[in-house]
Amino acid sequence: MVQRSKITTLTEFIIQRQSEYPHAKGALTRLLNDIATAAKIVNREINAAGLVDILGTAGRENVQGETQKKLDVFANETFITALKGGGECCAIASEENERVINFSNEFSSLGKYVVAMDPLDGSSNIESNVSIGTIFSIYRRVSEAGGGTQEDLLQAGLNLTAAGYVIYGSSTMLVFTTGKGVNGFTLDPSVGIFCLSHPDMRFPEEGKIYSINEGNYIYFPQGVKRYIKYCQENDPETFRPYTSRYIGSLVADFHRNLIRGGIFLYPGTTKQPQGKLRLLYECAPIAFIAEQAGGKASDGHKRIMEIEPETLHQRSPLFTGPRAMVDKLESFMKQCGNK
Ligand code: AHM
Ligand code: MG
Repeated sequence: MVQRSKITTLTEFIIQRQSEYPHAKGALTRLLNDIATAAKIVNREINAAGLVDILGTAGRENVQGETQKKLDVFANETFITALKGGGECCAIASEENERVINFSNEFSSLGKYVVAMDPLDGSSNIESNVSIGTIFSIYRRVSEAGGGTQEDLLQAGLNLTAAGYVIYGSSTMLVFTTGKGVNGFTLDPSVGIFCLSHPDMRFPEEGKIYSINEGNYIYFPQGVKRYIKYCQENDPETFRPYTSRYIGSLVADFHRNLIRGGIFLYPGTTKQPQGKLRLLYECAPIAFIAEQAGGKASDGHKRIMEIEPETLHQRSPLFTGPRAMVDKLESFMKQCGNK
């Protein structure tokens, strides 16, 4: 329970940080608050799943050909409504919508930012009550005026203004970066306020966890297969064999690895050479957070943050975690070439 004298609320934190940006007029602060408000509404609905009619499929597919869950649709609509009403965001790219949603109303078309988001990541886990998340990327628009465009959203991670995720887990947390470290806020459900609980989050130097869907082993590139074997070898000096942990929710797997020290791997496969995860609203925001937490994020050869997106729903392999672990993975990838 929150004790008022000891806490920093999310709003207090971002207002304090705003003073570090002398030209800031509070737009990013308001945008982050809009995201936090939507997250609280989504959180309320997730917590009631099983009691209200929100579990199950919505009876349609998204642009990736994946079955949409009712909660996917609810979360998507909640974030869109909050961002459209907030006036700071002129366009959104969402996993659930094929095209950019641009806000051409008088109010939001003046917004300086665009948001790419996965409103409910890991949604195949909803029915089994496993942690799920929301992931978001915030870019400054490059277009001059009017509702935002696709060009505003097709920016490399290096241009990110802010990125974050919400984890709906045993508690609900909002973790984000604006390029000055990573901070985590836990929702106090009794008062509905996110409070700073994890200041300046950093990966441990040494990780002992590897997270990968090993069921796909036969489809993995040789470098990844070799790295998995390396993780399983006995070498007490380097804490091997590592522990294997895989939830199947990127946000939850990444969050655990950030706190406990571990590498997350979603490689390209012979079936899906670019892997499964989407660059704009899964890989790039997680990469920004990873780097700001002292870690690294790579597609196996190249820094995720440097990849220039060509399409909204483009996929990329993702390897992220403590720097030394990702370096090791990359060395195996290099040795094995593209096999
Ligand atoms: P989603 O956006 O449709 O939920 O898919 C993304 C999720 C990630 O959270 C997770 O890392 C990955 O899919 C798990 O995929 P797999 O079941 O192939 O291991
Ligand atoms: Mg998703």
